[in-house]
Amino acid sequence: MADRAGHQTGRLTSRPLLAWILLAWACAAGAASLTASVRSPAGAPVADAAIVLEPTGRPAPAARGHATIEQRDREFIPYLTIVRKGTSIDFPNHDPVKHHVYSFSPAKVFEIKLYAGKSVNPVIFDKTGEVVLGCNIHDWMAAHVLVVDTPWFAKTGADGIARIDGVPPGAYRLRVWHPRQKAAAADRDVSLGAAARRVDYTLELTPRLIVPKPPLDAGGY
Ligand SMILES: [Cu+2]
Repeated sequence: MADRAGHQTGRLTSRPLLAWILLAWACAAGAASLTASVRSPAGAPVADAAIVLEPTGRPAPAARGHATIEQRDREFIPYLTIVRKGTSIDFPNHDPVKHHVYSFSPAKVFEIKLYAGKSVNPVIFDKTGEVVLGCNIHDWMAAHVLVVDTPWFAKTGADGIARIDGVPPGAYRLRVWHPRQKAAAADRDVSLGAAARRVDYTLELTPRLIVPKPPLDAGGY
C-alpha cells in the first residue's frame, strides 16, 4: 500500500500541471482546520477539554463509531472520551480485580456488574450529553464521556491544544467543555474557510479530587 501510494506521488510530481490542478481542486473544495488553545486563568495549559464544532443550519453527516474505555491499575483510561451519538463503547478490565462500572447520568444510565476481563456487551451511547462514570468498588475511579451529534471534535492534550482537521468550510457553533469547569464558556459562532483558524479559551477548573488508592495486595481489591 505504501509503495503504491509512493509510486502515485512520484507520478504526480512528474506531472506539474496535473499536480497543480489537483492542488487547486483541493483548495477550492478545501477542508478547514481549527486549533483551540485552552488555558487556566493563571496561564497553565488545560488538558482534557472538549472542543466541539456543530454545523449551524444543516445536519451533521451521520456516522457511528466505536470506542474503548479501559480499566488499568484501578483507573479508567482515558479520563475523557468524546463520542458521536450512537457510538458503542467497550469497557475492558485489564486488572486482576473486578470492577463494577456504572453511570447515573441522564444521558446514559447503565451498569456493568462485577466483572473481569472483557465486558459482555458494548454500551451504546444514544443520547447527547455528559456522562459521569464510576466504579462501585473503587470510589476514586472516575471518568467522563461527552456524547455529541457531530463528527468534528477533539480534546486538548497536556499542552492545552486541540486540533480538528478536515472540516468542510461553513458556519459552525463552537463549544468548549471540561468535566471540571467552574462555569461554562460561551458558545461561539465561527465561519470556517480555507485558512486555518485558531481560538483561545480561558477555563477555570475545580481541582481533581485525589482519593488515595489502597495498595492492591493489602485489601485484596
Ligand atoms: Cu473498580
